[in-house]
Amino acid sequence: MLPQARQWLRDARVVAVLTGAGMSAESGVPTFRGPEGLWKQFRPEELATPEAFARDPLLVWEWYDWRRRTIAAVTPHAGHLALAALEKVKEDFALITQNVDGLHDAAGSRNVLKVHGDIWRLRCTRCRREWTCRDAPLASLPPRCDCGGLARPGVVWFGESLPRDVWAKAEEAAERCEVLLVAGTSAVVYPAAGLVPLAKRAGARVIEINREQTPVSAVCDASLRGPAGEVLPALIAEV
Ligand code: BJW
Ligand code: ZN
Repeated sequence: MLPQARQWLRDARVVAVLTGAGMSAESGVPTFRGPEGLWKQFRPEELATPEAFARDPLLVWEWYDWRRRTIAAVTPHAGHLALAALEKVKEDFALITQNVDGLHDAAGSRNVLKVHGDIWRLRCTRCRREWTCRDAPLASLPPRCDCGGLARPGVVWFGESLPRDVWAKAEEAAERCEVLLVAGTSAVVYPAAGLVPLAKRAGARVIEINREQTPVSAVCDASLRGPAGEVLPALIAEV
């Protein structure tokens, strides 16, 4: 299956990639689902919804500050580097990520579409100003804007819309690509998971890279079972 997938990738002029938390797992960033996932320990509705933030902004910020400290201490792995290298040799390439950790940027990827936002961005709930802050830990919790308003993490919580421009580009990329790589996502969160059947309907070859089967495995042309940090470098070698 790997040689066939490699051939599809080699032949493709237009490539898109969709990544999820499993992409960062080998760097040391916990996933959300699965036996060691964050949702085993924490309840999403208490931490990753606008209602949770309205109820207890300090609790939500403590969780995000802890995650920011974890992410600040890690680096991209060989799979992230392979995707950055793939972008350099493809004429048309888009990397769509559900991850907020910035590891694709750190690996040198350029065209990164962050459909669930960015943990390093803050947004004022009063004046809507947005800014980057990489302090980890943050100087004070909860952080505030210059206007005095409460800041929130620049991420997309359940029940919130995805950033309109970024999402439009992600849909275009999925519809346009000849090959879609789907790496390290459980494919249960929508609308991101819907990009896989969208690409398939538009005629793309879909190659999944995951340790386990997912709800989209059935629509994939190839399912490569293994860790992204090993499978992606093997897939992308000599492309
Ligand atoms: C490896 C590996 C290794 C491990 N190598 N692989 C009912 C039906 C359908 C939809 C809905 C519904 N009810 C509500 C909805 C909508 C909802 C949704 O999809 N819910 C479902 C969970 C049921 N979606 C939304 O609310 C979205 N917005 C929206 O729809 O707007 C319209 C709307 C408006 C108003 C009302 C309703 C709708 C927004 C979704 C936002 C998701 N946010 C989060 C948090 C981001 C911020 C943060 O990081 O804190 O995004 S939740 C979390 O899940 C995070 C992730 O990006 C996302 C996806 O998870 P991901 O990346 O797939 O990770 P895991 O952990 O699930 O999977 C890891 C995978 O890796 C596994 O498969 C492993 O096997 C694999 N793996 N190690 C390769 N080394
Ligand atoms: Zn403000």
